[in-house]
Amino acid sequence: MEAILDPGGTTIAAIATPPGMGAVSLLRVSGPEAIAIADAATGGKASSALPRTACYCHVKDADGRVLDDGLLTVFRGSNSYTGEDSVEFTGHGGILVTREVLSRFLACGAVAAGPGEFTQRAFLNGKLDLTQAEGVMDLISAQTRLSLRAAHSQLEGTLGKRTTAARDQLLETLAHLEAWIDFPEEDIDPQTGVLLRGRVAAVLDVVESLLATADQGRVLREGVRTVIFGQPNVGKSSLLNLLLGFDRAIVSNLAGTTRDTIEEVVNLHGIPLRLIDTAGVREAVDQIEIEGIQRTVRQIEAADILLEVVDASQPRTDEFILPAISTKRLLVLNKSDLGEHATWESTEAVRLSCSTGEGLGALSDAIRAALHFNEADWGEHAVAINARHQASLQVARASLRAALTLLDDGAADPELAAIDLREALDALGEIPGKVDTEDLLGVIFSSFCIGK
Ligand SMILES: Nc1nc2c(ncn2[C@@H]2O[C@H](COP(=O)(O)OP(=O)(O)OP(=O)(O)O)[C@@H](O)[C@H]2O)c(=O)[nH]1
Ligand SMILES: [Mg+2]
Repeated sequence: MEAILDPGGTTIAAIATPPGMGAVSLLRVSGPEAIAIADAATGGKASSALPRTACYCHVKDADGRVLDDGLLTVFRGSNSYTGEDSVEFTGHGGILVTREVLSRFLACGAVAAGPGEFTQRAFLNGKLDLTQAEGVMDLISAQTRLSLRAAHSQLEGTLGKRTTAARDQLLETLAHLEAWIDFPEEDIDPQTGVLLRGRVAAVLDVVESLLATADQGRVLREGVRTVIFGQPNVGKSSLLNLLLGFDRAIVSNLAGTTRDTIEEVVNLHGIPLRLIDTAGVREAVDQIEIEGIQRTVRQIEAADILLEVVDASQPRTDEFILPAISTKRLLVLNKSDLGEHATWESTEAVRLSCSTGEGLGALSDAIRAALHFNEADWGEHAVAINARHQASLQVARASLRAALTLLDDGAADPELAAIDLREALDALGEIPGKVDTEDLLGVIFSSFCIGK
């Protein structure tokens, strides 16, 4: 559903808790009529309630029959999540009762909220910047402790503050440059050019350092694409099951058991790993296996890290399956419980037995080391940019580099450098949402849940 871009007009309502049965459910209402609508549904309880203090009430239908009882909390004006009058009702968490309560609020004048509409209103009312709004979504979907910490940092505004500071610095620089262009005779200080250049370079440094976090940001949100591949029957599916801690994939002593790719996320000491078990690569015997092997090849191409599994009890063949590729690759000598064939003796690899679990700790250390993923790097104020931030930062970087080249060229028209700086300014402004970003808002908030 398209989220509404005009806050203030309507009063929206939604159930903020997940659908299903639970101890409680939360109904959220926000907008100019929130208190009046809650009054109509609760027999006047909302307007007499102390702000931000829960009070007991009944929600009644049009004939005065009780639909549910629970706690009502009123937030007035800017003292709310959305920055406008809001009411929350915490009632019983049954599927039908929750639906009836929502219907009652809708009948009293509220309209059903679209995905992310509460957070969108918070943004439009200046309670959050765009990076913080995205942080809300990251926090809800975080699957590991590190993802959660990065989301918290974003929600606190770390990224928004850093980009806003860089943008402010650029704005000041642009103002100087424009003054210099307009009144060249007033300020002929040869230092001016050097000073401006230094400031632009400093902003470029900030942009570069934020861009350097892009990979970590993607990994924290989506997981490290970890593709398990190798010849048939070497224990790939056994490795998936071992890392997952339960029997997800079928394991058998028949070669060619796994036909399709199987994807599951595991938490490896805070790092989300998106594990992908694949069909063993060999001369395929039938059409389904050919398709399975083609899928394996596609997964290998998109991998962040490859776990190449071999059977340690069999002689080493020097024809490893893959040609040299740049993706990080770890060799796993599985079935080490069966004894290692002498030909593997000097091979650098992780020795593992999926049957006994021996070597799992070493494999987990090797994966962490290969990813250069050190928890200590993730301080309290870590920044993990997303694809949207990355795209804006790339535009800013290109414009800042172009401006620097022009500033270095004594013969170039400084007006051209000013155009580049303005472009960089807009690109940086898009990150916290400081420029007109209407199209963007629809895209960002439509990925939220209803009620958030
Ligand atoms: N002794 C021993 N057997 C293992 C070990 N790991 C897997 N196996 C056995 O090896 C056989 C093949 O295991 P799978 O996990 O199905 O192998 P796979 O690589 O997924 O095979 P395909 O899906 O056919 O490509 C099964 O009989 C497993 O029980 C191990 O560490 N030690
Ligand atoms: Mg398998």
